[in-house]
Amino acid sequence: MSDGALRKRKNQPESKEHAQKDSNAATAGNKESDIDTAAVRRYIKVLWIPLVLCFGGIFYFNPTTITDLANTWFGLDSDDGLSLTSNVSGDLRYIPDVEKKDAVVEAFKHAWRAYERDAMGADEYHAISKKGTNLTKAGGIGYTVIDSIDTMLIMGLDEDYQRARQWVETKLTFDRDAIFNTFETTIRVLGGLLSAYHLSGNDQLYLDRAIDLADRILPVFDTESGLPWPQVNLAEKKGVPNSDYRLMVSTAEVSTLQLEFRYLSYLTENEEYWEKAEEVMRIIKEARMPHGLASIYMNVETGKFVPSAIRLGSRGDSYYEYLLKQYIQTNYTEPVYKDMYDDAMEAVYSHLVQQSPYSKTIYTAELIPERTRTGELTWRLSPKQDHLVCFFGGSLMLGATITGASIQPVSVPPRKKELTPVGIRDWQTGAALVKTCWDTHDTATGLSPEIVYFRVPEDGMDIDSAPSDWYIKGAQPYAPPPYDARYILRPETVESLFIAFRLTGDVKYREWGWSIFQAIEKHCKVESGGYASVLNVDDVPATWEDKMETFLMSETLKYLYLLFEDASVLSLDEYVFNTEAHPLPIFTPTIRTAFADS
Ligand code: DMJ
Repeated sequence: MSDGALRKRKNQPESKEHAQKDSNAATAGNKESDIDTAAVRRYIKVLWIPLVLCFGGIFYFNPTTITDLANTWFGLDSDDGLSLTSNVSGDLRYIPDVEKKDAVVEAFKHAWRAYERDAMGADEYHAISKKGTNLTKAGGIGYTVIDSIDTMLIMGLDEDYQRARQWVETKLTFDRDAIFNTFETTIRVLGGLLSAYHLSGNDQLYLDRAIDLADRILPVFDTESGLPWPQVNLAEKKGVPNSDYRLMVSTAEVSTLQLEFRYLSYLTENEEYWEKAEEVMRIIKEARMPHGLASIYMNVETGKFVPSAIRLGSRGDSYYEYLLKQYIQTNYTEPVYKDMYDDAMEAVYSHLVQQSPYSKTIYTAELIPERTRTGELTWRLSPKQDHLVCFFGGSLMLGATITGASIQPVSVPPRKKELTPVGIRDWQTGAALVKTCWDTHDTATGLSPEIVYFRVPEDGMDIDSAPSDWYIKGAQPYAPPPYDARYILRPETVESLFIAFRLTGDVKYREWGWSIFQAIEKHCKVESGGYASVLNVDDVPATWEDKMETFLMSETLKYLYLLFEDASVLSLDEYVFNTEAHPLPIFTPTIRTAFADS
């Protein structure tokens, strides 16, 4: 009801005729009204007890009722500051941007067809020299082909897809007597095959190849602790330790095999895949350090964390990503993963999430272990953020709508009252981190560097050496660029933009994604075909490194395409993306997690 209607009712009767009628009625009804008043008083005396009990019950079981009612009654029911969105008009998620989507498809064709022309079947591609190379001397394992297949299916590139399928059918073999990285082979090749199987409408070819590969990888779990060896000889079907530090395994690598092995177990009903992958999670839960954070290395013999850096970047990143995604993949039926995720997020907030002192930018820092002279372990906070961390903004926003939601499903964008206080925290921080990652594209090329440092009062930097709140360490004019200054076609920022757009419908995420896509087109595109990495994001014209990472076609261009696609395509309610952007369907498992209460 409008204010106008409310005011009108209060002032009635307004006409003289109405006023006369009301006055007569009032005189005639005086006595009756005295009796009524006494009766009402009696009723109130009796009724207040059940009323108090009733309201007390409501507030006890749903404490947010008070704030909800207050918000509604006092006009405070606003999402300002929660969604951090301002450009939402209608549900834009369901309006594809055909022109931009097509431009991304053209970019994919430019990359794929150059690879197919110069290096079909090779694991990696070098667009400038027009050459392919394999990961080992023993021959390729379909690293690039298999990583790209589901993107072709999603983009509707049927002819390219048929040729890629033909290659898998006739040329692919995993019988390679050489050492491959367990994690990379799982996320790119096993994940790619499983996604191709599902998206192709269950083409048995991909499932057969996936089983063959998984059975070759499976022996890596035969270690004293159950944590997998970081490498595998695919022909010998044998786990291989790290050559430099025999007993060390990366936390992210051991905990980023679970979506793939679980889905394969679900498809084949072979429980061994499930149990081996799940055992890793039990070991990690048991090894929990007092602060709840995870160091980037574990000991494969003891199953314990080894004092080493703590970060959301390299070797730490997808541990946090897969905690949430395991809960999503199992259709929210395994609370143990929610608990582990919530626990890890509390720790991340207590120790890693920081705000820059000047423009109050939110970022995540790293903790570096150090020993005092007496041998005591201390932790130093380093304001360093890898580009890899940029997955985390979108991941936090997604988590807020799942583990941080008080109802399901939440609105788009979620309303404050649909989220728990923890959900609000994660949503706001996630959106702020997406913005931070976008800000790091403020470079000469419009591409973001591999690593940035944020200014802290103790760094002694003046405004000339670091005009904004972040800088590329070691970058000097006219000097060779540091490693941190490169852009290697990474997907993490556009991955977060895709998730943020799906969860908000805010057009700014599409605008940022389009700007990044244009920067890739301008500075990374090799005219004769394919793309190259850029050695210094602040150098124009860009100098290149002759490498087109496989994740350009599996992740970066896929997420960009989906950013401009209708949200019903690979809906986040039905799919979970593995860390290499291979979509896998969410399913309700028949196996229950055995270590839930350990
Ligand atoms: C990808 O291979 C995966 O996303 C992995 O989790 C980490 N990084 C690269 C892309 O940057």
